[in-house]
Amino acid sequence: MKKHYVMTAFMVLTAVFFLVNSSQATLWDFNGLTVGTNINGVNLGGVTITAPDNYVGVIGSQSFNVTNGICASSWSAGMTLKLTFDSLVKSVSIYGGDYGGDSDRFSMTAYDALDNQIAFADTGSYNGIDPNYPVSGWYGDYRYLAVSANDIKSVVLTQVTWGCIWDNLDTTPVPIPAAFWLLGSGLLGLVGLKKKFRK
Ligand SMILES: [Ca+2]
Ligand SMILES: [Ca+2]
Repeated sequence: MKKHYVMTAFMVLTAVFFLVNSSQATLWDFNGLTVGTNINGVNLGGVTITAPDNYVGVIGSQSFNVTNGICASSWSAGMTLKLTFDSLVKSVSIYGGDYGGDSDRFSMTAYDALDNQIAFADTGSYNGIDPNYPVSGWYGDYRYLAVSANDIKSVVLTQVTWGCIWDNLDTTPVPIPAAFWLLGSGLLGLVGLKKKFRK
């Protein structure tokens, strides 16, 4: 019987660890990527970015921002990038921007695993840095975009007007419900008991 208790305690501790761990946000700043490379379809440790024309560029410090960001193949209006997450997330945020001195607009649409649209964010027309989310060293025009829903599998980023730089992708994973882990540990406990009775 003692073994069973030890096992259950271990499972509960594991569950707590995963719960705490899984609720932490994950940030992709793209700074470790090589400028000028095509990262279309590359899994960047939990997220895979694709474009309709199969080109997702890494853009570097020679542009308006001081750290690497990602960019579609063209600065033209209407270009999109799709970000697909390995695991469901409950929130996604990112900065969209370009050179300063004109009016810009960016949007982000979130989809569930069945490709149903579940959230949408739009900067509206803007120029200059985001007054609510100042980024050190980033000048030009940019805005912070965020969506939240229970089960986001992917988001599509759209450069509504001319412009294309995206940076600092941030997500919060969907926490694994405590009940699921408790049920799992209970089941393992039962397996342990069954083994005990078999002896
Ligand atoms: Ca960056
Ligand atoms: Ca601009």
